Amino acid sequence: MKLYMVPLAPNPTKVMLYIAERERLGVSMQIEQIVVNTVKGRHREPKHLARNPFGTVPTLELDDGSHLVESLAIIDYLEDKFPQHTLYTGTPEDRAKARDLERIIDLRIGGPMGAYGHATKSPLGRPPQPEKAAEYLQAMQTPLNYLENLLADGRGLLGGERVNVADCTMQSSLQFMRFIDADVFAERPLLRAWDERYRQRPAARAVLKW
Ligand SMILES: N[C@@H](CCC(=O)N[C@@H](CS)C(=O)NCC(=O)O)C(=O)O
Repeated sequence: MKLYMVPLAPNPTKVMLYIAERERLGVSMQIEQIVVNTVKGRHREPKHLARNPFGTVPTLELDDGSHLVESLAIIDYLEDKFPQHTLYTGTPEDRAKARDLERIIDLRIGGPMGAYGHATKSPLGRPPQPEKAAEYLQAMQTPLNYLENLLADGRGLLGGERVNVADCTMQSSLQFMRFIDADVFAERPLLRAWDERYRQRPAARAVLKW
């Protein structure tokens, strides 16, 4: 399999962190990672559009030559394809809560963070939009408080003591915030401490560039 990706972008980083976490649990997926340089516009060129007509990364090429183009579908596929040491474990309720948390982070934090990054200091050269940026910053406050409250029970990671896809999703958006020099934690010491803890993990050290 081949994963078409680019290091800084949140959605590819989420999948790269996920793969790195599984590999450190002893799962060998043998996925070749190939950079599509989005800054140079390579994701809009015919070669990549033939893989993914939406021109986005990540894109996973399966062994039969077909493609998956949604980061969470790629992760779900890899959970099914390599059923040893999966990140989703436990009862149906445990698994549902883990998925719920990942969706909260991706939709309510990752979305506004990505938009905030592009509205302030876009690596893709999009023009600054200060008013929109303020709206995106405001939109992420309630979900950030939600995470701060979750961490108040002393858990080591966002979903508990085991690494969760939610950790990968959150950290992939935070890397983008670090790249644009934005500190979004404000008075949230537990989230800040989780961030420092997560970044010490071997998977994070292998994948994160910022
Ligand atoms: N829903 C998709 C979103 C993919 C996406 O928008 N990726 C961004 C990078 S984080 C991208 O390729 N942006 C380039 C563009 O839209 O021009 C997923 O979860 O994979």
